[in-house]
Amino acid sequence: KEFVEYKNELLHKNVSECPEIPPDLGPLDIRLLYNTNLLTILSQNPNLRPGGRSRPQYCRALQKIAIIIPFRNRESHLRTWLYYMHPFLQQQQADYGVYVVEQIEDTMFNRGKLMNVGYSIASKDYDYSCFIFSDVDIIPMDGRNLYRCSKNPRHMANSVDKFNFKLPYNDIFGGIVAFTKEHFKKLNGFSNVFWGWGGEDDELFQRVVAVGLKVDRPDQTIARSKMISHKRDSGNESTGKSFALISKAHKRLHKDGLSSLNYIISITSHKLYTKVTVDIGNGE
Ligand code: BGN
Repeated sequence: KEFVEYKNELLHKNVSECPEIPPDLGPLDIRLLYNTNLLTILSQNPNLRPGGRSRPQYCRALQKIAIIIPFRNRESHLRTWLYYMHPFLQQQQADYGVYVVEQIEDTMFNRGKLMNVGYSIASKDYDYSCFIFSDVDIIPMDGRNLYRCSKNPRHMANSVDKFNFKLPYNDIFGGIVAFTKEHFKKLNGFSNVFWGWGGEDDELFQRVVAVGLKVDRPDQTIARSKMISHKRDSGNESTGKSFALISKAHKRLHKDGLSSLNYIISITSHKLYTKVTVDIGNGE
């Protein structure tokens, strides 16, 4: 078996590069009420490899993409995400893996820290060059919205139905962002100190600016996306501390982030994704 895998790897190195723009992409019919189960999704994605991995068969992808999803108590959203996104990513000829990072119960949610954990676990798994940090409840409505990294850090949730397909404010950097490995390391990842709802993404934007990078955004027509509507999760209330934290973002840049990450995890390889279950503490 190992020999077969080794041979496949060698053969794959010799196939030609995939085109920059994959063929046959266009608008998609996304209906979020769709209720599906994992077996159906599996049967519709026969070519997935364990851990929710895939890569194009007949060409070599230009980027290796890890999708990191922070998660708690959103099973039905995750099913919807997997149902739409596996076919979407394969149609885009992506070489990718899906990492669902679940925070265990009883502590305030910490989206930024979960993203950092996802980054660090995915980096150990495969030679990913691009990291897409995505909420579980946003589904793109057009196949031409390429889930890829670009020259600059990229804010990809710039056209969400919840905000009438507009930016609610200019510097918004929430929902979905894409970073090359080099850029994410340069800004030391997300801050780990945002517990509860709001602000960790605004702080990330400040980090991008502080290290001298610019933000790209996709075309707003092509980037149209649907957000699954839901009530605010319990354990993810706003603490009211975000504003004060963000105003000192530059002071913490080098000491708070990937460089100060501590956690206890277990990793399980599911067929549709890699599940990272993590105890990240409670901020005390
Ligand atoms: C903002 C939140 C963002 C969130 C967007 C969109 C804060 C910081 C307050 C100082 N920012 O208000 O985190 O992505 O709304 O929902 O809460």
